[in-house]
Amino acid sequence: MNTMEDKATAAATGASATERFRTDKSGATDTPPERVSMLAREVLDAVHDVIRRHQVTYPEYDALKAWLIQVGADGEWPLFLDVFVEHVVEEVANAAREGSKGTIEGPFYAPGAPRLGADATLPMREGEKGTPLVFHGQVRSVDGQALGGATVDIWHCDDDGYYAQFAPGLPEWNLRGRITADGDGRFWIRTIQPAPYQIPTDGATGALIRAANWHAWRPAHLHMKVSAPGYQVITTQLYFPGDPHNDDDIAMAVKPELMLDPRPAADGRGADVEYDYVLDPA
Ligand code: MBD
Ligand code: FE
Repeated sequence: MNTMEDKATAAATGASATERFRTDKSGATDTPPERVSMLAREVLDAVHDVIRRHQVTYPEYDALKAWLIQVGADGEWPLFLDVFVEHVVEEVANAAREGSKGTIEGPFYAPGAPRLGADATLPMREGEKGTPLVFHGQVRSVDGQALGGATVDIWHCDDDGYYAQFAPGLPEWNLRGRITADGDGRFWIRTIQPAPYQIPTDGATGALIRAANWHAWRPAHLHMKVSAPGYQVITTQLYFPGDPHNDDDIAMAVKPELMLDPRPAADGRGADVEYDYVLDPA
């Protein structure tokens, strides 16, 4: 990946995210024509309504067309949709769950990360920049049973806000790993604290953000998918208190239940944080 250019440009990041989506999620669907018709009709009706209410002009219509073309050219449909739309899809999908809160997956998950034991250090470069973080917890079922052997598939950006496989120059699995919990469902993950993330500003999504005078920030976050046989996988994120963007995440994916409570580490180096997961039966 990142064959296009040797820099973390929107086009290179977008091409990687688009390629990843095509590989992992075919997009094929058996949605019946009646439902396609209803959804397409109502989306178009909503667009027509906005045009009438705001008296949209031909120059504005052409600006929209040019922008939509550029989102595709930059490969930024995964980024744009995950930032501005996915949070509502997740809300609908997980409304009935009793266990841990989910939130959006975003465009930067890569399946097949290295498998690690219950007391794990994520793959990282020698002298990886950033505040050391020990993240530990337990995976249980909604009825309180410890889920021995559960999997915590975790990924996060580095101290500069870059995700391995979506920015050039990073080892393939940097700050990504699949941890197998011990017999009591417990895990320990040694890593560094991720930096706040600014979505690429040099592509079409960045152009919209600038044109609208919005900001491009997501608060610092850890991503994970937590699973165990017989239980629903939960895709979620965890956040750090005090981040200036916890209250105005551009992706609207922060929930109070997902806020960590880090403590200074016992050895005085970095932070120690505990978070337990609760899985719903499949
Ligand atoms: C991210 O890191 C992210 O988590 C989301 C949802 C969108 C863009 C970048
Ligand atoms: Fe992210």
